[in-house]
Amino acid sequence: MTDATATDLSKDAAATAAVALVEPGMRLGLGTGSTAVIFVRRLAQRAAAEGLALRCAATSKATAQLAASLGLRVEELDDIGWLDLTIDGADEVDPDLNLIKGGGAAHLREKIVAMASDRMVVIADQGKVVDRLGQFHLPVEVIPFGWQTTRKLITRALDALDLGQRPVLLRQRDNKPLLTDEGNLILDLALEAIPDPQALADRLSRIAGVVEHGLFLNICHVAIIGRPDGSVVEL
Ligand code: ABF
Repeated sequence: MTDATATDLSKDAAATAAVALVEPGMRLGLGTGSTAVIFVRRLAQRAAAEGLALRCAATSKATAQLAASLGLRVEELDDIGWLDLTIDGADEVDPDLNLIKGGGAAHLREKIVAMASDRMVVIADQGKVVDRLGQFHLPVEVIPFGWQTTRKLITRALDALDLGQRPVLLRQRDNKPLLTDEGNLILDLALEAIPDPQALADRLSRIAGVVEHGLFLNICHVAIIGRPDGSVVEL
């Protein structure tokens, strides 16, 4: 089995296990990314087979389109008001269930939806589980106005935390700055390790041009980690 196949089977195992958490009538948050896509597909299959009445809020335009195309009822978060459960992927998960998210450029809406939920469950393959956050570049969504100044302020914040001179990279797609669903830019912080995620989160949140960073601290309740043989472990 190739590594890619093992990863796909692991994502499928995690997504399938998460579908079993869904109960009739639930108000659900739907995540973004390849694992969340599998979840949405499997959820739609189950909802159709069992006639489940669900109300869904999506964390991205892409997920909203997919879910609606599969027959799920997608509504604005504010119209639903509060969610019972959000299921989403992650880029890194540490032993305290702190996360890095935003590799898919959707972490702003993902965080808003997760924080409006009674429970937030992460679905991921084993490759996302780390001892310490930071190998994955930390995404920070910033407003376009003055973004280079915001980048300087982020660099200063990293210096103040003794994180050293680390690249802060403007995310590109098709040789152009990537724009998020909210029309903002993403700066990716190549940190290698984040010894104190809370201190970094606090510093970043104090910078005016920062809309939201991809550190999800004390937000995730359970992580379902899939394995290639179809089994899962819960963290
Ligand atoms: C979203 O999708 C993100 O926050 C995270 O960046 C990414 C994980 O993607 P995948 O499931 O494709 O690995 O949940």
